[in-house]
Amino acid sequence: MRNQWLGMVMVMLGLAVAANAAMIGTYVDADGGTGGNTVNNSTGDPDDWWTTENSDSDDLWAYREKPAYRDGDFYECSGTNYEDAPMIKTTISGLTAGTSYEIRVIYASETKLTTDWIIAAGLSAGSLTRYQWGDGVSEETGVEIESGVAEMQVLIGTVVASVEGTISAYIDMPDAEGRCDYDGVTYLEVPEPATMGLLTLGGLGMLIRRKR
Ligand SMILES: [Ca+2]
Ligand SMILES: [Ca+2]
Ligand SMILES: [Ca+2]
Ligand SMILES: [Ca+2]
Repeated sequence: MRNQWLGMVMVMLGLAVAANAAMIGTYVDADGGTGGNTVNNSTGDPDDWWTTENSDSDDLWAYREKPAYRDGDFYECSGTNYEDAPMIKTTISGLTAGTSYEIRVIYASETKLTTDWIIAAGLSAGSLTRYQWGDGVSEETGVEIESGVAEMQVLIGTVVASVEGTISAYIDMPDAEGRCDYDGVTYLEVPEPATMGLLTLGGLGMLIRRKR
């Protein structure tokens, strides 16, 4: 019994350490195009919001390839010319209907802050929040995209999966000078209250055991 508790504590410590410098949850790459999971939020079109042209004034997201990004690709828009690319929606599917998940957005941000690398994201199209490196809520995953550019994760909220087993995240570029590099999202199932209760009881049991 003692060894089982020890094992459990080791696992929990391991998770706590891992959470400090690693991606939290299961990654889902954002992809446009037919069969992808990301569409223009206004039109629902999988293709009308992006191009392979890397222009900072076409009001479109640029699809770019670079090995350091997840699945080797990402979508970028630039605020240098205040381009206004469409708000996009990435839908995670295959989740358990009625179960709560923490949703995080994965993006890139410069850590020297000589340029603003920012993203606006949220779980409802009507309320997006602006995020960037050093904002106090975004965390580095430990992956370096390039010198001075870190892969970032930020918790945008906790939400219950729909009856279809889906959750959508909304992404846009804030109206500011800078750029936005969007890679994808992660999901992490939130333990149900019953499970949390058992964990707490387990912890109490351990304390009592130690006092004896
Ligand atoms: Ca563009
Ligand atoms: Ca991809
Ligand atoms: Ca990607
Ligand atoms: Ca926009």
